[in-house]
Amino acid sequence: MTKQHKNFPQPQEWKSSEVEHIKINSNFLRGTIEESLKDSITGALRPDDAQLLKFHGSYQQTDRDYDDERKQQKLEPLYSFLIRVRVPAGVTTSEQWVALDDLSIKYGNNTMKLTTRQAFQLHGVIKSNFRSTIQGMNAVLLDSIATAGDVNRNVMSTSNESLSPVVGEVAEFASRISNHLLPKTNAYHEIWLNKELLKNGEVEEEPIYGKTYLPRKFKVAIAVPPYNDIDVYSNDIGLIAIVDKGQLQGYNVLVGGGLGKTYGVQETYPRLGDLIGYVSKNNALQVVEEIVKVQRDYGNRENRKLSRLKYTVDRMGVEGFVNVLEDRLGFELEASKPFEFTSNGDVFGWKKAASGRWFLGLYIEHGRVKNTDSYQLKTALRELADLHICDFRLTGNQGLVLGNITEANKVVVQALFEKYKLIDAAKISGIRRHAIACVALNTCVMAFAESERYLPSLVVKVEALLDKYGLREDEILIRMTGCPNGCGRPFLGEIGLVGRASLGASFAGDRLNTLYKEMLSEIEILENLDPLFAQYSKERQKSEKFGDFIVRKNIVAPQKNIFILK
Ligand code: SRM
Ligand code: SF4
Repeated sequence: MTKQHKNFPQPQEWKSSEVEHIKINSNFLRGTIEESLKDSITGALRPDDAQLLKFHGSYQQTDRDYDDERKQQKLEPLYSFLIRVRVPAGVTTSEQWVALDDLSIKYGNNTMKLTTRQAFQLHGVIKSNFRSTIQGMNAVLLDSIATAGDVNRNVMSTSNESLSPVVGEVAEFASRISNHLLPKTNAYHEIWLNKELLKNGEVEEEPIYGKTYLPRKFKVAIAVPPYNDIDVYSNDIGLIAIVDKGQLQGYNVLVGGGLGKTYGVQETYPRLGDLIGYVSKNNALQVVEEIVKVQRDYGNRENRKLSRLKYTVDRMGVEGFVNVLEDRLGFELEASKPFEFTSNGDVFGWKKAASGRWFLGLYIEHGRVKNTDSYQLKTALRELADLHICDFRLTGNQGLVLGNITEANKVVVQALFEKYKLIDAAKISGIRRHAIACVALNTCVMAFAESERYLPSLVVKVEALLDKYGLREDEILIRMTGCPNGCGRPFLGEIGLVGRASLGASFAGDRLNTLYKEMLSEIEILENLDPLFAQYSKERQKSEKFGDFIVRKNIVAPQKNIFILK
């Protein structure tokens, strides 16, 4: 069929949103960040620079616990910056861990946050320490380029090599995608690393993005079945590794996943990626790049609430999107290959990889690496990093895997684990093991409720209910966020809490949950869960997961599973 006869959408003309103007006038993401940094009158950057700063991997924030008090005292808010470190596939060395730990002590709030996208966040860095922090990261070959902003973000992939012999190769590909899609501007190096300015006459170009970059943030993740531990369906591009006889062959390709929605704006919604076909591993990078470019050319540049790839795909129609993509590629995607996911949480405990090295999946409550009076987690991990006997791999669920450990060093790691009485995931409840909470208060500017600081105490109460019905060991996905942006992927929780309670997502992460009840207090959450757990314990089928049970019993109407084009 020729182009004329196919459903072949054309790009639209958009009226540019304010952010589009900021990008185009920024001289490839420089803006006046340099001047903003020099201004010692305020702890903040100029508004346009704060917007551009995201492309450099940082968000301007205030300590929201003190906002009201400061306002009453007629003081400006306590400004500081979150710096997000790029870690494709979540893999870092001991040396890098040591450096970040030092930076968090010297310039941050003495915590490190392991995010739901396998990145590190340092919170609480003030303006005058910004450059030193980035330079400290650079000294150990880490950067924060493009961990935020309208570009491709940290690329995720399963990081626990004991799960499959292809994890290493897939992680390398994640790193290749991340590097390939980095903005090419020299701005980051000039501003933060005091690198040479471009000489007069030297022309800067963004061959993939162009001057206005993408219409909105963009996310890529790769899963290695049967583990969907990076929630592949919630990404703009999801790749599912297809393995035959232990060899990586290529990837099934998903497009148009994304979870954010805005309450009150009907046109916004969470969406799972559509399966559009299969590509061999040799052609996969080209497919990724072309999907990015279709979004660059077709995405909504007028209304940022509707500019993610998921809305572009729905506007063009999946078939129309794929027609444009294949036309640009010059070849067609093959029919997708069979695969099966069985879980989307982390795998904990010791496991040996095909290489003979050991990997230890550790439980880190909501990804916050910190010390408390009774639990010296940060000190323990620092002591381990100082030994340089393992690498540190962040998971997509705010967890950590200690990796590449020799037989001899396994004993050393285990001894340290015991010395600091680190939590053994096997000894905590199934629901706690997989609970995810986004950061929310006190740093997130978007939060209208607690999440990370509250979920642990709620889980204690939910555990008491589960105990009543003998369900303590059952792995149930509970996820909470402080707003509907979806950073803790709550719409993929078997129990999702975002002010409202939603139920019935699948344990494998391929079905969204459905709104169950709105505006529940803690007591109401528990009162609602109690009879559901009772019923589940009595009436579930063999190995039936909680989310599937809720749907089978028509407690909520099921969301449709993913759409398969070919
Ligand atoms: Fe997120 C914005 C934290 C993963 C959807 N997210 C934010 C900001 C930066 C708030 C802001 O714009 O000022 C939050 C900073 C809070 C803080 O103080 O740290 C924030 N998001 C996070 C992290 C740290 C949550 C965590 O507890 O781990 C995660 C960092 C990931 C990373 O390393 O890059 C994080 N955010 C996600 C995810 C999950 C994922 O990617 O797997 C989502 C849902 C998937 C998606 O993108 O659709 C997500 N964050 C959003 C959105 C909604 C986007 C949308 O399409 O509507 C926003 C708001 C926005 O972009 O306007 C947002
Ligand atoms: Fe902030 Fe909302 Fe994301 Fe939570 S879900 S970190 S409250 S933007």
